[in-house]
Parts: sequence; structure tokens; C-alpha cells
Amino acid sequence: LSLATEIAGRYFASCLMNAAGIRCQSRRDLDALVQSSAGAYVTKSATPAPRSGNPAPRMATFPNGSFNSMGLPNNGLAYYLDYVLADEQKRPGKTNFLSLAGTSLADNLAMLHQINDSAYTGFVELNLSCPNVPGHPQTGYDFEATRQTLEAVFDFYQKPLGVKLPPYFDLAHFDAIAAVLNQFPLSFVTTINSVGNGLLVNVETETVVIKPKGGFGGIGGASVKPTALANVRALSQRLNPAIAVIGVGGIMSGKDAFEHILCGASMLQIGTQFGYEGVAVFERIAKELGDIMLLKGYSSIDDFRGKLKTLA
Ligand code: RRO
Repeated sequence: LSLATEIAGRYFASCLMNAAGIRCQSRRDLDALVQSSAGAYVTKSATPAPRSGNPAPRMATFPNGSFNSMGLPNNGLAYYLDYVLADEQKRPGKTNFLSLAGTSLADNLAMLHQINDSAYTGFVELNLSCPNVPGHPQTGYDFEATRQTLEAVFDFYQKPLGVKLPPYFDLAHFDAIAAVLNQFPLSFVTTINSVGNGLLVNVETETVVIKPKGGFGGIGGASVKPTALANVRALSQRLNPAIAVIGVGGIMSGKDAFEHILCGASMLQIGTQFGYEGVAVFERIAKELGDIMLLKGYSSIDDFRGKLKTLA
């Protein structure tokens, strides 16, 4: 039985990894991921210079999920690029993901030039979906801005790159974003980022629960799984088969992982539950997913990936 997968010709011994943003900001966090049974890691979304992010409190949990308005705190591109370059020296042939989230097209292009000119051989996950930087709408909800971004990127960028998308909620929007993405040589899309701009209310204090943006924040965890599955499925059905779909959203168990793969995911990212459980989550979910596959007689994820059936 194997949980191995492949994206853009790169092999991964496990299809489980972290989701950008959770426990991947510091070298210490990344070292723990390297030591774990995750098939790869992704670094916290980087901007050209370090950022401290939004004022605290900026994160909360609720019974069925997580809630954040971190505001892109990160140690700057040089920190993460140094880390992945050193890791590629130590472990040649292992592919990981460098996440970028410039707050302007110019910032994204400047970072991609730096990476293009470096020795880095891994993947870039270009985040077009941060919901939490005041005054910066999510690029992924603007189809023309997304097209212009990718046009400018692929005009010079030579290494494997994918995009992190916000959740879409209308079939017309799935058609529109897929039509844009299919025009470019993307290696993958990662779907979904947080369900943006939700609101939690504290009845006792009659207040919001986080400080930034008047209390609005991105929702993750169990409550977003149906939205995540719909996005994985709808994009898998519409994208050129050379573009792998990475599923993220509400994966807390092997059963959730199995559902994402049935909907078409080639790799699975774990965010909220990784935050709660730490690196032990990768072994637990691998075991649970393996047990389901064994019961069903599947020996690899390709045996059932994308094979979700509809009702007659
Ligand atoms: O740092 C954040 O506030 C953040 C980012 Br960049 C993102 O892409 N998704 C999210 O939920 N939070």
C-alpha cells in the first residue's frame, strides 16, 4: 500500500503535507516538518521584507473550525529562500513548496525574479487569496487581475509554479477561473484558502473576537470541508489534466483525506488540524487513510483519485 503521489513529474513518498501559514513561519517549525512523515512542506507566505502582521488578538477557534486575521506575518523572502536552498543541498531530489504573497504585482514579480535567478529547483505556490491584508482584495476573485498576474509571471519565470486559490461559490465562477488558469503552464492549483471574511460573535461580551478589520477573518477547519471538496472537484473537472489539484480544507481524518482524493486531489494539505495536533497529524491521517484503502482494496491513491460517482 502506497500513499505516494506525483505532481509535474516530481515524486512525493506521501500525499500529506502542511497548509501554508500553519506552523511554518520559523526555521524551527520547518525543521519539525522536515523531520516528520509529511511528503513535503510549504513555507509561510512570504513578502519581500519581513512583516509583523496584524495586531493581536488575531486568531481564534470555535467548535467546528479556526478563525484568523494574521495579516501575513512572515520573516521575508530571503529567510525562506535561504531555508529551502540549504534543504535542497542537504536532501537533493526532494521537492518542497515556497509560498509567496506579495501585496502587489510588483512585489510578486520582484520575488519571482529573485527565485528564478537562484539555484532553487522546487515549487512556488503563489498565494492569490490572502483575505486579511486591509485594503488588498483577494486577487483570485478578480479574474482579469489573475490573468494579468499569470501573464506577467510566465513571461519570464522558468521554474514549476502553482497558485493558491480562494474558495469559489458559483458554477459560473468555476468556469471563469478555470478558463483563465488553462491558458498558463501551471504545475498545480491549491484549493482552498480560508473562507474569507467570516465573523464570530462573543455573546457574553457582545463583541467580535479578533481585533483586525473590525473582527472579520478567514474560516478554516471542519466547517469548510464541503466548500473545499466542491472546489477540488469543480477545478479537477475543468482544468487541463497537466495541472494537478492540491486539496486543502477540513482534513481532520483519513476519511476526510479519502474524500478529497475521490474529488480529484493529488496532494493534501492540512492546516487547522496540524495547528492543533502538530506533526503527529501526518502519521495518524496516513494510517487512517491507509486503513480505508486496505478495506476497499486500493493500493495507491491513483486507484480512486477523481473517481467520485454521481447518482443516476
Ligand atoms: O496571514 C494571513 O492572514 C493569512 C494568509 Br497570507 C492567507 O493566505 N490565508 C489566511 O487565512 N491568513
